[in-house]
Amino acid sequence: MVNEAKDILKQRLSAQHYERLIAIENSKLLRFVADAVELTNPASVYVCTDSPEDIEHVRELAVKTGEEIPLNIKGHTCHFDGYNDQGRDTFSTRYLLPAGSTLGESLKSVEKQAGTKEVRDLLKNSMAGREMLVSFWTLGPVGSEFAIPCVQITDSPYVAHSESLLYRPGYEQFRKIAASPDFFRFLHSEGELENGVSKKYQSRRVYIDLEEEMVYSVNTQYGGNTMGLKKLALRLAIQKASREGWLAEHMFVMGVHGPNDRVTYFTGAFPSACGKTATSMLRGQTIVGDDIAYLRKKNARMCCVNVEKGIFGIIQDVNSKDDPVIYKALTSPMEVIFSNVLIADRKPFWLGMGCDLPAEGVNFSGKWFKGKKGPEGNEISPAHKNARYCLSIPDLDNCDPALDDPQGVSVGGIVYGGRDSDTWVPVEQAFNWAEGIILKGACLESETTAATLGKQGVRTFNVMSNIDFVSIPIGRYVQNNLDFAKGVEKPPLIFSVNYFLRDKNNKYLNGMADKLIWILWAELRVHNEVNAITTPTGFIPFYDDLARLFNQHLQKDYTKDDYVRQFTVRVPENLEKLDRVEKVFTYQVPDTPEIIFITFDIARTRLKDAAQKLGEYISPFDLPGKQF
Ligand code: SPV
Ligand code: MN
Repeated sequence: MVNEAKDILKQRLSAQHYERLIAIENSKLLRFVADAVELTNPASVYVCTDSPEDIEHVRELAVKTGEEIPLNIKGHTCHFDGYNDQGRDTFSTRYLLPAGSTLGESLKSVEKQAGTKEVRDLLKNSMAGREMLVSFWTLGPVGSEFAIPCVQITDSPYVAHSESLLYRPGYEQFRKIAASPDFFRFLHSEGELENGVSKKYQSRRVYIDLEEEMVYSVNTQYGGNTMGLKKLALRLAIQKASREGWLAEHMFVMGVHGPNDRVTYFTGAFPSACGKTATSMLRGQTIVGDDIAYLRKKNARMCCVNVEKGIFGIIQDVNSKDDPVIYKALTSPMEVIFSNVLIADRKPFWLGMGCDLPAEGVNFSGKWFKGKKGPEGNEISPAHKNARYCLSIPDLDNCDPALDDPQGVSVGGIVYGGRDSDTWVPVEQAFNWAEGIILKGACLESETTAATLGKQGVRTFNVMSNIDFVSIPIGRYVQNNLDFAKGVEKPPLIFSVNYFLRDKNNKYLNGMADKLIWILWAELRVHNEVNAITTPTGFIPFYDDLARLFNQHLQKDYTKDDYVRQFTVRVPENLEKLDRVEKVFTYQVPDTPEIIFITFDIARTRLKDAAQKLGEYISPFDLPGKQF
């Protein structure tokens, strides 16, 4: 078998690129590449090592093929995805499962044999006339216990270029693992192109083979569907983690800077487009990662790493006032790939950037002018709501020094937050680990956003903000999280945050900058430096502590009125939320651990008892010190 693969590769690759593959001495890898070459039939194959010359080749190819357009600032380029290819396609992303097996109703799958045939048929000759790029990356710090080597095959230099900004190099790592079969494989082709974008988007498929730890992706270009190491690898990693006793989470990792230069590391899980990157980039703090974390237990501590080393972030609302670090990066000479923004005069423009946008230019719909209508008759926005930027974290001023620490960082606190207009208070600490996992993480709901294709603003269940990526039965996934504190000396404190609370007139109850205060308060809680009020749903801040933090860090007077409006315990909404989430677990998660239902009952009783004594809407001033 391996000799057959070698023969194919020898015929199809130049001697130089053949040697690069052979040097790894891994038969599974050789078979994978040979099969992909035979199937997709590229005009040439370029095997990338970790050398700067190879990354330069990819960069140049992206410009030469027109997949990226150079902009007016050195290092900046722009890429466009097709009009109908602007977000993750959760409908066509499916697990390939053997006949008769299921991961539970809510995880979409397709019968493995039929699905594999379907996607391979779509990949047949899909790279004809184009160059195949084979590149190697590592998830997690290179050589660490967390690290997973990955190989990405793609005919999109934009995808390979983005990965060079987002992931640590892997070619030398592959040479070290030699014959080991333990790596992830990704095969992507953008398929036939029309005006530079995938023409057959209706045959877009992202099929995940959990047994083989490999993913096929075809007829799409959008990063979340194509960059294997991002959400495709997360799905593989969740299953691997469940097998091996660690966690793979949709989480940022950041250093929160407390008093006296103390740094406490936090992770935070938020559904896409709900403030995850903005939190990890908060002023005065340092970023380890903004999207995906692996957590392991080491010496009775919970440690975590950023799987990535770059950011593929939403650009909407990035401006010099709210996101000064990112804004500076996006306006300075360094390597940045913009996607689906508006281009005019070789400059990128996006929604919420803090200036007027030009009336014409080029965007994801082609030539654009104000008032241009889309096929559905709606006005086309100048830049897409899910337009993004891609850059490397070490290029940022606020890069945390522990980014590449092979030991990871020790986690002090975890925050869970969704898009919630009427229920949760802005910040609240769970009573303990199990309640945090169940009543905060597993109860996360969010209104859908432009990060995924489909209708926006629909409130949906989103366990740990990971619902799109969970690749094991959901009950088991929650149980793994519950069990993860076992043997940990001081489990991280768990918090919920809510940046999206609104009043009756639909007006946000908080400013964009307030999230800094919630995280600084949480940091003080980790070190027992502030007291808290016990409410039926968890511990919330005292007014005086918040007033001091607002004054000190935002130079803002925080009024008692604001505090009451924001931190009132909303009993009916909390009860409704428990009912909604319980329904999901009852009807859609057959393996729900009993502890979840027990905890829901306890939470419900606490809320009802409190309402009986204090009313349905309880001001925090009525609560100090009270225990329920
Ligand atoms: C998300 O949607 O959660 C992202 C971007 O982080 S994507 O690469 O599309 O997954
Ligand atoms: Mn994400």
